[in-house]
Amino acid sequence: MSKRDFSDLTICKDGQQMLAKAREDGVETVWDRKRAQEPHCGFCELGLSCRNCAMGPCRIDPFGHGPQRGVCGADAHVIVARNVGRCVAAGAAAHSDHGRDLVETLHAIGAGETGDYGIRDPEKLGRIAEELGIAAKGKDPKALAQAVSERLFEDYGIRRESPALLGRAPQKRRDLWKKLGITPRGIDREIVEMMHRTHMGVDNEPVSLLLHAARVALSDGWAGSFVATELSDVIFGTPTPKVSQVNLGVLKEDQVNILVHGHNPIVSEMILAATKDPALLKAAKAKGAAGINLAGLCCTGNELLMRQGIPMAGNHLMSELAIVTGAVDLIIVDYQCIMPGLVTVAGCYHTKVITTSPKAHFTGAEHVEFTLQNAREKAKQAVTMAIEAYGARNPARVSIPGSPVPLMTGFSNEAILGALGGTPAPLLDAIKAGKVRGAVGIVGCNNPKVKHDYANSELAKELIKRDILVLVTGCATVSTGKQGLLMPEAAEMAGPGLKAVCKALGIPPVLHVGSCVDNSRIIHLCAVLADALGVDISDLPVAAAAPEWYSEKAVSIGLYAVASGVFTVLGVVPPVLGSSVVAGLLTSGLEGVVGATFAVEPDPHKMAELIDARIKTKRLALGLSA
Ligand code: SF4
Ligand code: MSK
Repeated sequence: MSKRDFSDLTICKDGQQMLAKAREDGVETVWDRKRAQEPHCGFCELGLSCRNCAMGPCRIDPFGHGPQRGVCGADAHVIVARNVGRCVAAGAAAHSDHGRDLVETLHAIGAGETGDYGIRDPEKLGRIAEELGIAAKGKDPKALAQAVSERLFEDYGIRRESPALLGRAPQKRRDLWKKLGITPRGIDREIVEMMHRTHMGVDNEPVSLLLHAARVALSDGWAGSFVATELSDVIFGTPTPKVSQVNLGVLKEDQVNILVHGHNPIVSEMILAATKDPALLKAAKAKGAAGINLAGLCCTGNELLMRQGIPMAGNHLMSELAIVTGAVDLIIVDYQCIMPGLVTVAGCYHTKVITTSPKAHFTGAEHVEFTLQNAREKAKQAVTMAIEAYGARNPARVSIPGSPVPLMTGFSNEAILGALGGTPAPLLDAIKAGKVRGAVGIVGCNNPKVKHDYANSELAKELIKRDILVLVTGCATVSTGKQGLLMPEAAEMAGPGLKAVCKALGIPPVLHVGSCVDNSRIIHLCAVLADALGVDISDLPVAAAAPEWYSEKAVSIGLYAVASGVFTVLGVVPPVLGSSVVAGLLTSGLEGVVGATFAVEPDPHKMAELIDARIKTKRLALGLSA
């Protein structure tokens, strides 16, 4: 493969360089494995295969020449809808189970069962307590921690009403969910019910299945993910604006390099603390290293970036390429989006891979299990392993590409409202005046089916040109950050209205608001704006996009956005085209039901046009200029 071919795979120079090095070093990457899988199964791509029972597996012939029903009699529409339902359930489960770990942590803090974790934002804990109807004034934070966690634990079980934080959604939206029978009850309950419904012989009606999928997704967006975001802020601090750096250039040739990968700050925050331990710094120096350098990958990287300003080495598709630098001594993971192939790539170098969660073991990795009682000690053990691995590093195999790009981060809703003087009014005024025509959340992943980082960053550039403010989470943060879009100077690339607003506030036109679970910050902000205008979320000039999505979590995010009234564009076709009923409902039928739909458009420029047209329509309906 020539250098030119590498530029077909990724727009990033650091990525291209490491792809070339991987080739020289004989290392197989995600792109090689994807090629080996091609052509992908056409039945699966259309959503027309089912293996839900042992009478199958079954598949439906999309051309009508072969079987049109599975052994049980399910047709294409039922099979596709059931597959979508299970996909949403898996995505919602991932986010929500992550949230549950934070409730467990808060509870342990309250019960005095952990000395390793504490409460960094007691004020936010108090605010959440009051919101849940728990009197906070004058109460000891530990007692509050217990009361709040017990209330949130209930969200996971067999609740018969609605989750604790659902009251944040506008009343009109909640009324609509109630009318449709999709108000989420318990998080676990909705997920379990979806697994039940999709068992052979239960729910065999595509519309009914999709409505329940929406209910599952809402239990993610307005409960599981919300819990993860809010409690991470309480325990580790609510993010505030700060500047950091991004790309593989954040690795340091003369230091012990540790990468954190996964999603939950429970592990990565402890690793950060251990990298500052004087005894460990001394041990690193004794091995000849100038220091201990910590950087992030994927969403746990986003968590550390938002709160602590720890630099980002890369996103999903950069995780293997980071190891190819030969400079990573240890990669420590928790869960989600960690490719099993990472262990094989690490085996080609001196890099140690440590798993930490009882839920996520990897063959070939070393397992150092973190608990709420031993986390600090285990983090030190992990950093000691990194220092030892540094001693085994082969300098001749080290190549760290490029120099880091600066990026601004830390835009929690509290920080955004703070920058606006504590009220959304200035943002609403800018929207009404047409300076900011609307806002779009670009969320999610990379996918080797899409040129790495191209669609995420190109869409952001195209939108800001049109005076549309962009909010990014997850791996799209790195895509846009590497292009310089997360710095205030990027205002020069924005249209005149947005440029003026950004300059006045000293903010970038693309705001980093967090990790995948932090998409809850975006829907919360939508709710605040809708309430301030006295309208529903579906009336706002807003949209969402997942140009390079790959994960089941992204499907859940997309569906809770749509069910909350936000038009959402996907850059990768989901496996639904085998059913005209399911595809039709998702891309048009839902408009009349929840006031928003999905659209699919791989070209980021055409995607921007679709979004722009939507924003125009919404602005005109609000009586504003287009
Ligand atoms: Fe086949 Fe029906 Fe079993 Fe699916 S549930 S594998 S369609 S028999
Ligand atoms: S890590 S879900 S690849 S954003 Fe959250 Fe990135 Fe997508 Fe994973």
